[in-house]
Formats: sequence, structure tokens, C-alpha cells
Amino acid sequence: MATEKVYSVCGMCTVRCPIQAEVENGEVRFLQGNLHVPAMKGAVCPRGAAGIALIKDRERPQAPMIREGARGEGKWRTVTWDEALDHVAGKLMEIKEQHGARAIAFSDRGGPFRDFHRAFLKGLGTPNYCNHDTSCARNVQHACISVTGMGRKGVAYDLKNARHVVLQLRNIFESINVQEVNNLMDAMESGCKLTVIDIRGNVSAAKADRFFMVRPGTDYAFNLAVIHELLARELYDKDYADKYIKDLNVLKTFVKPYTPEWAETETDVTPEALRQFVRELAAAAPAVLWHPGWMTARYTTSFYVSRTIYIINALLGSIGAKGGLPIVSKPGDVGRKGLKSFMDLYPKPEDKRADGAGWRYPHLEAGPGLPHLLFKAMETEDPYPVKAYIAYRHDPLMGFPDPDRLKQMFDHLDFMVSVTFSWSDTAWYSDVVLPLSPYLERESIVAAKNGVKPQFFVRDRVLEPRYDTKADWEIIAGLARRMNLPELAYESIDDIRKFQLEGTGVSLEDFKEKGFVALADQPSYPPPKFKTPSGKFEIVCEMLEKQGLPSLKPYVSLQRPPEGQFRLTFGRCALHTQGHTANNTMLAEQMPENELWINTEAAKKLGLTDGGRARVSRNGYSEQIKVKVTDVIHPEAVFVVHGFGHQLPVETRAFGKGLADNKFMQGGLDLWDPAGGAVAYQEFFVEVTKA
Ligand SMILES: Nc1nc2c(c(=O)[nH]1)N[C@H]1C(S)=C(S)[C@@H](COP(=O)(O)OP(=O)(O)OC[C@H]3O[C@@H](n4cnc5c(=O)[nH]c(N)nc54)[C@H](O)[C@@H]3O)O[C@H]1N2
Ligand SMILES: Nc1nc2c(c(=O)[nH]1)N[C@H]1C(S)=C(S)[C@@H](COP(=O)(O)OP(=O)(O)OC[C@H]3O[C@@H](n4cnc5c(=O)[nH]c(N)nc54)[C@H](O)[C@@H]3O)O[C@H]1N2
Ligand code: SF4
Ligand SMILES: [Mo]
Repeated sequence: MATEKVYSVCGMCTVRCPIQAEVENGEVRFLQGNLHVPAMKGAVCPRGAAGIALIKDRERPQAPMIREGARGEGKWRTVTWDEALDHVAGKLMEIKEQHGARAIAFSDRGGPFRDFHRAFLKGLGTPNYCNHDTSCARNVQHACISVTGMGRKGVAYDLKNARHVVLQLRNIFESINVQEVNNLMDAMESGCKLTVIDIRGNVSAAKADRFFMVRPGTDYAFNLAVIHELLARELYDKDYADKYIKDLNVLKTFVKPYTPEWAETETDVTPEALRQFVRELAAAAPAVLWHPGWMTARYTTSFYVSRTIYIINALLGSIGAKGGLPIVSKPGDVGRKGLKSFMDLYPKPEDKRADGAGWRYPHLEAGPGLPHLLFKAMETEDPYPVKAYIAYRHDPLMGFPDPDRLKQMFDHLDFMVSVTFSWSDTAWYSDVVLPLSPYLERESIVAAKNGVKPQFFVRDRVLEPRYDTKADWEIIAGLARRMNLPELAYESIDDIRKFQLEGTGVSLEDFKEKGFVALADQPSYPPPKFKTPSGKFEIVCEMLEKQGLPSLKPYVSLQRPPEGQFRLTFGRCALHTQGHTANNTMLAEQMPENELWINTEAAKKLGLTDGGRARVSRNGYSEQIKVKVTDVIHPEAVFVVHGFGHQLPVETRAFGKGLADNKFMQGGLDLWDPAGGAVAYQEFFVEVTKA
């Protein structure tokens, strides 16, 4: 039997690693990292390997479904694609006629494959496209814009060439990006140091040269003291500062009181240890990479933590440096043309966004919006009614706080659709479920990746769909055909890709060899070019100040949990992705449930034993969970891996296993950072008792 090799892109998490598959007889025989991408080293992570189990999973939506019973009751009628698309298009048109196109809202989980569906929304005339980022990295994005004028992906993380890497709120060896992990391991083999600042001893801390276990939510104090030291001892890069940093004197005055001695009272880190650390950073500069963070939707100060990280990187001269945070190149920067965009086919919708991004909150980017405020607008009808919602590869009932409250907001909708490859709480609560083919069974539009070497890449179909599912483009084109958008009513992915590649000098054939096309031969490290009003790295951000938000926010100490209560903290592990792999056969077998990490001393007081069970409660809601007693978690915190506690009867393997952290965040949809835009998920205390 002939073996076929297909290049594709992993879809088991947001990282989207380049992969290659060997296919024989309609089955994947072998799945590995794309061998033409050296940093992949031919590897995928455990979740990537479990993509094969996803294909065979009978517990995923296998055909389009229309709701029969009440919302969330789980009574479905299986229909043909024609009936499903006619129904969805008809409902959307009806709502458009009655309330205007702006009453149609849509959210996805971001990423490089969005142009086609965003064009669809623009074509319909609605401004209400959102991605999930206020539940993830919005604070980093806005922090980066506030100092550099560019989004967070305007700089790359040059781990491979770094001499000192700092991970704060970033667990790189468990919250995985395969290329980043490989690059960091290579760098460490050549002598790069790793410092981890976390509230618990995670796998990254175990591999680190230095681990600071800080008190939860005090990172801002730690970073202010680092800046204080860099400036007070003149350990910063003066040439770089003269050339690129604006308002350094304002910063100097601001950090004067924030000495390492002061910081110790907040963070529990000794001044000696902090000073030694800062000296080492200065010695390794500019090849220092203090990671600006990723899942930073944690505290109402997380935006300021990210801002201080960018400031520290700038003081060390590492923004723009090899081994630091080099400025990425776009196709245009290397003399090439970017992809042609479907979004350019349509004018910008005239209506303002329902979530207020870009107008009520002019400092918060309009592009991906503020989904938690979109949900609120569904209920308040302020600024206008939102009546239809499409959750597109997005599970807000798992990914946002307080699902019961969110359901109340959804109850104001006339129509709710989920496009998804797995069951999710949101799909279960929808009126229609449109099943997406899992990534190995679908092809995607061409995507562009900016970087030190920009490229175009494609995801090709490795297998034909096993069930009655479709690719994204087929669903969108099917709706477009029914909704007077003939420009998007494509019949083939090749024609879509040809449109995108027009004028780029790249043809479909060019992807055959490697699955991607590099647009430059050599990586480039251009000198920093900041896109701020002054063209410099700006300490004082006028856009924030205009909104009455300080650029440099005085430190406010977080409340400490009362006796018997703990700050509920969370994160990821190497074996699962968010909430959507708990039911994967391979991964559920390796890790069926999450555990409650609790400090040894605290556990002793509560009579909890390792492997025993605890009851976790807040505001009258409680769940039970298995206990993991450990010395390496801060005594004020308990920690769980996010994504467990599933309650859907269709997911038999995940049903009732572990605890759902988001259900303990009652009121959390109202708790967000007005400066950074993200929701603050770690501002909640829970009570823990023996079960
Ligand atoms: N309490 C709490 N809440 C959190 C977090 C936490 O740790 N704790 N983490 C936050 C973070 S960092 C994030 S990113 C969000 C994630 O939350 P979401 O943005 O909702 O993302 P996922 O759970 O990854 O995916 C949602 C649905 O989309 C589908 N899907 C996932 N990935 C893909 C893909 O690549 N392609 C396609 N076509 N479909 C896909 C799956 O069927 C899944 O049901 O949740 C956030 N919310
Ligand atoms: N295996 C796996 N990899 C993934 C994902 C996945 O679901 N699974 N998801 C992807 C996505 S969408 C994202 S956003 C990234 C997230 O990547 P990260 O942001 O690195 O992920 P987390 O594990 O949420 O959090 C990192 C660390 O923050 C720590 N932490 C919590 N509170 C505090 C605090 O107050 N101070 C400090 N200093 N540390 C604290 C946690 O203990 C945890 O170790 O991972 C991506 N990669
Ligand atoms: S990190 Fe793992 S799950 Fe995520 S895209 Fe890469 S291989 Fe897939
Ligand atoms: Mo995320």
C-alpha cells in the first residue's frame, strides 16, 4: 500500500505547529513535526499526537443539528447540511431585516485563518466580530501597543539566541509551543540561563537556574523593584535609552520609592536575591528575553505587569536585539507582497461596535473587541440590540467566568449557533450546531506568519471527513451563497487560495515541497522602529492618559485571603488544551481529572492528605476534587489545571471528572481591567475543607 505524505498544521491548540502526516489506506500511520522546520525537530507534543484519537472519536458532533427542546436540554434533530445552512441563513437574514446587520455578533478564538470569515461578517455589514482574547492575552497586546505602538506580535521571542530568559506568569515547558520549547532547550544547552517567577514550582521552575516563588498577584511590585535597581545602579543600556526611550526621567522619579527592600514586603523575595538577579540580567544584555506573558487575564493589574516587562526589556536594550525581542518583518519589509485579503472586498461597517471597543474605550483595539462586553450588551441592549450570535470555534461558557450568568445574557438572543469540532458547553446551549471537521480532515485558507523570516503556510486535508462534517471555508461559502454574498460563494479551496496569492509571486504549487513558503532566505534583525506618536519607546502613553488612566500606576497591595480561604489560581498542563481535550480518549486516559494543589502547611491545618479529597466552595457553590499536597505552592494559593468539571452527558469520559474553575468566579464577567481590557480571573477566594 502506497504511503502518502501530507503537510498540514496541527489544530490541537492555538499554537498551530507545522506537521506532516503519513497516510495509508485512509488512516494516519504517523504524525510528526514538519521536518523542513528545524525548530520542530520532527516533534509534536502529546496533545498533537492525540489528534488521531480526535478523528476516531464518536463523541463529537457528527452531523448538523437543530435544537428541539429547551436551550441546553440536549434534544437535537439531525439534519442535512442544506437544511442546516438554509435555516441559519434564513434566521440571520430575518434578524438583519428586523434589527439591522449589527444585531449579528460573532466570536472566534483568533489565529491566522480568519480573513475569509471576517470578510463574511464585513460583507453582511456587522461590526461585531470578536475574538476570545479578553480571556487570554489582551493585557499583553495593549501593554505592547502602549509602549511600542505595535501589537504583541510586532516583536518575536528569539529564545534560541538568548543568554538569559525570564518566565513570569509563563510556563513554557507545560503551556507548550513546540518550537519555543526546542529553541529554549538549545539555548540552555549553550549556556543560556533561565529564571522563573511563579507562584508554584511548575515544570519550567524545575528546569530553571533560579526560581522565585512570589506571593500571588505581586508581580508588579517585583518588577517595579527591578526597574528601580536597573536605574538606581545605572545597569541599564544608556545608549539604547538615549536613542529610543522617551520620558526616562518620569520613570526614574516614579520608581524611587519601589526599592527591593520595599518589594520584599509584598513578594517575599529577599533584596539580595533580587539584586543578584538584576546584575546577571545586565551582564547578559541585550540577549535577554523577559517573556511579556501570555495568559495574563488574571488580575486588574496584569496590564501594568506586562507594561513593566516591556519597559525592563527596553532598559536592557533587548527590544530589537538578537537573543531578545527582535522586531518582526512583514512580507513588505523583505520586499514581498502580502496576501490579498477578502476583507478588502467590502467597506467598513458604519455602525459602532456593541462592546464599545474603539469608541467608548478608544484605547482598546476595535479589531478583536471585548467579548465580555458584547455578552453584556446582549442583555442591556446598550448601545443597541444584539440578537444573533455565532460562536465559531469558541466556548465562552467554559472560557469565561460565571457560566450561569453568561447563560442569562445568551437568553436574550433570538438565535445562537456554534461551529465546532467537539462538544462544548456553548454548543450544547446553542440553537444550531454546525460540526466542523477536525483539523486533520479539513483544509484552511492560506495564512501568513510575520517573523524574523516571514512566510505563507497552508493546512491541507490529511484525511477525508469520517462523519458529515465540513471545513470552515465550506460553511462560510455555503452561508455566503444563501445570503447575497456571491464574492465569497466559493466551490473550491484552490480558488480561494489563488485569490489570496494573486500578485504575491507565490503559487499553489510552491507549497507542495514543504507546506510553507519562506519569503526571505535569512533572518533579519532590523533596528527598532517604534510606531508610537514620537517614534520612540514611550513610557508615558498619551492615549491612556487621555482616558484618565495612569501610564505608571502606583502600586496597590492586593487583599490577602482570610484564614481558611485561598486565592483560586489556574493554568495549563502538557497533556490537555483548555476545555476541549478532557474527553479525548488518549489524553483522558493519561490524565482523567485535575487536582487541587495546596501548600503542605495549609493542608495540614485543614486535615487534607495527598490523594484525598477536598470540597471547594464559594458563594454557595461547591465541588469536590482530588488533593495534591506540595511544598512548592505559595500558601495563599490553591491551583488547578483549567478545563475540567465537564457536565455534558455526551462526553462520557470527561463527565463529572475534576473541578471547573470558572464556576467559582461568580460576578467575574464584571471584573475586568479598564486599562488592558482583559477579564481578571484570579481575584477570587475559595474556601477549602476536607470532603
Ligand atoms: N477559568 C479559566 N478560564 C480560562 C482559562 C483558564 O485557565 N481558566 N484560560 C483562558 C485561555 S488562555 C483561553 S485561550 C481561553 C480558551 O477558550 P476558547 O477560546 O473557548 O478556546 P478552546 O477551548 O481552545 O476552544 C473552543 C472550542 O473551539 C474548538 N476549537 C479549539 N481549537 C480549535 C482549532 O484550532 N480549530 C478549530 N476549528 N476549532 C477549535 C473546540 O471545539 C472547542 O470546543 O479560555 C480562557 N479561559
Ligand atoms: N499544553 C498546553 N499548552 C498550551 C495551551 C494548553 O491549553 N495546553 N494553551 C495555549 C494558550 S491558549 C495559552 S494562552 C498559553 C498560556 O501559557 P501560559 O500563560 O504560560 O500558561 P498558564 O499555564 O496559564 O500560566 C503560566 C503560569 O502562571 C502561574 N501564575 C498564576 N498566578 C500567578 C501570579 O500571580 N504570579 C506569577 N508570577 N505566576 C502566576 C501559574 O502557576 C502558571 O505556572 O499556552 C498555550 N499552550
Ligand atoms: S503545541 Fe502541541 S497541540 Fe499545540 S499545535 Fe503544537 S503540536 Fe499541536
Ligand atoms: Mo490562551
